[in-house]
Amino acid sequence: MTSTRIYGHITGLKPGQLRRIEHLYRRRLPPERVISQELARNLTELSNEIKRQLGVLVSRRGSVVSVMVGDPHGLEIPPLERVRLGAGRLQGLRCLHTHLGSEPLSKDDLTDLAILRLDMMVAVETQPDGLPGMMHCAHLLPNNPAGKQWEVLPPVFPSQLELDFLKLIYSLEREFARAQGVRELGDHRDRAILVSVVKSDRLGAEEALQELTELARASGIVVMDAVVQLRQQIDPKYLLGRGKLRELAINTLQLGADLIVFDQELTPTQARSISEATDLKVIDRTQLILDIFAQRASSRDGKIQVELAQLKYLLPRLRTKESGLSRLTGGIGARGPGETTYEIQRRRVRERIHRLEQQIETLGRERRQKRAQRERKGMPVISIIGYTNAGKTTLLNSLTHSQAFAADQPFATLDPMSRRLRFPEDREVIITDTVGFIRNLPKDLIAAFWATLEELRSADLLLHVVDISHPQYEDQMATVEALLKELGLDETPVLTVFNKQDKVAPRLAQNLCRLCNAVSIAAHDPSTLPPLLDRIQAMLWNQFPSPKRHQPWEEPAEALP
Ligand SMILES: Nc1nc2c(ncn2[C@@H]2O[C@H](COP(=O)(O)OP(=O)(O)OP(=O)(O)O)[C@@H](O)[C@H]2O)c(=O)[nH]1
Ligand SMILES: [Mg+2]
Repeated sequence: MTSTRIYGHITGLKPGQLRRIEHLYRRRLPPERVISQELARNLTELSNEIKRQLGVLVSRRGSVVSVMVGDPHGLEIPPLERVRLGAGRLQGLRCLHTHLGSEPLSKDDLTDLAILRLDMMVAVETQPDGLPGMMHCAHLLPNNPAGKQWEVLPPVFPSQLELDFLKLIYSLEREFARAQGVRELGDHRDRAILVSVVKSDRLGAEEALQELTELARASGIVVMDAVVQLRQQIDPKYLLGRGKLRELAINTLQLGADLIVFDQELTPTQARSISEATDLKVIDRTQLILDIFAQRASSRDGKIQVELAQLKYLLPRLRTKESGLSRLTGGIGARGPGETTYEIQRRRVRERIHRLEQQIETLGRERRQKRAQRERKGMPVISIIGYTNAGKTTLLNSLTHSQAFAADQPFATLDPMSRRLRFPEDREVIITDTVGFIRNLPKDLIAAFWATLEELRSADLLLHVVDISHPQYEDQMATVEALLKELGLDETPVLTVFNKQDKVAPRLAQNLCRLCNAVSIAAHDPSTLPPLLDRIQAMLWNQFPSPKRHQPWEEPAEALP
């Protein structure tokens, strides 16, 4: 360490004092000692003279790497060089500083210990004569049954401390690393703690976290923990309060997590501040959904739309220096766009966005032509819509003998397909699947999928598939209805289809159907579908089905070009 800069409140100090403070950089400690009597005395004497707190950061080798001056009540640790800490590793620095009176470690001391993952936080009391008084030490704790986050050692005089510092730190690190060790070899999945910060409505937040957990799983993240934070006032910088951020930092260390996922949309600045304060990857729900979309999109359309949405999300977040950027743009498993220098990146992103928008425009034109052809043939269009995971694709598969990918996870479908469905009397319709809806669908995503959703405009009938076995099915229905309105589709006739009837009491399904003028089905079971088909016919052709009905799904389905 060649720098001899003194950080903090140095105004008003005399040149002689500054020189003596600067000399602290020359101090060396035996690596196995937390502090030496000489250094303690040096610190308290100077501190007593200037009536401000005084501190040093010491490396494991025992050299002083930073010297900082505080005010009478506190001390600020300068920004640390951001070396990405390995799994289960502490910072490799301890903070030794003075307190002017006889006071134990403060809240801020413990916050710094946690957030900066310091090896140890030490405060030495300054006696009126300038000699060192009691010394207070604290270190972080690995995951333990009592849920303790740190250990504060009994106060002693610096000369009395019998502790092998290196032995303690290395055994702590081994235990932290063991938390990571649960990970199987070759498992590179991110391990995350999910966080929701709300002013009230704890229940709503818990339910939202359930959904966030599903989203996280769908994107290949291992969820280690999920926490709701109630806050009267949302901290503009960190969203959470400092104290909670501290707990979170320790939690991630104890659980071996490397990612925090927020249910709330983070501003670029918030994401950056939290990431810098905790040295963890930080993403929000939007980014998570984008990530799932990026993994799932397989058609050309889908890929272009997802990339566009990702880049639009990224652009305002590129204002930072590259160091912070890498953690944000790296996203999950670094699936984001590659990294070059920051300026070039911004320009390229803008160019790429422009090109993608042009491509989408062209593709949209092609789609409109196709739709016009279809309309000329006079084929009615039915679109299956609904909350994600409601069973839309399963229904399409059952109706048309198709094998489109359906699975118990959000956003299984990203590239919806269309099929022909034949009714009696040689009537044919086109039936299309859609991307699932979700609450708080981020604006960028609506825009990205506008092209697909635009298809819905030509629908003659919307089948709104609802999973009635879901505890929040009413909220989900409301979300879908609100989105339809937002998309200007509230004029199109809608038939509500209560799905997964096999998972609820028959009476419930029947009552709900009567109440909502709906049909109930079990999408995977074709024998439950005739009433639905009858209703579709009635709505499309304004007639009741002919008595001599044959089963439409016995006809071979045809894929559309
Ligand atoms: N028990 C039961 N499960 C069903 C029923 N219909 C669908 N499922 C299951 O629900 C899950 C979701 O089905 P999908 O058809 O993928 O749902 P989706 O609405 O297309 O979902 P996304 O495309 O992901 O938005 C799958 O595991 C299906 O097997 C049903 O009637 N009963
Ligand atoms: Mg689907």
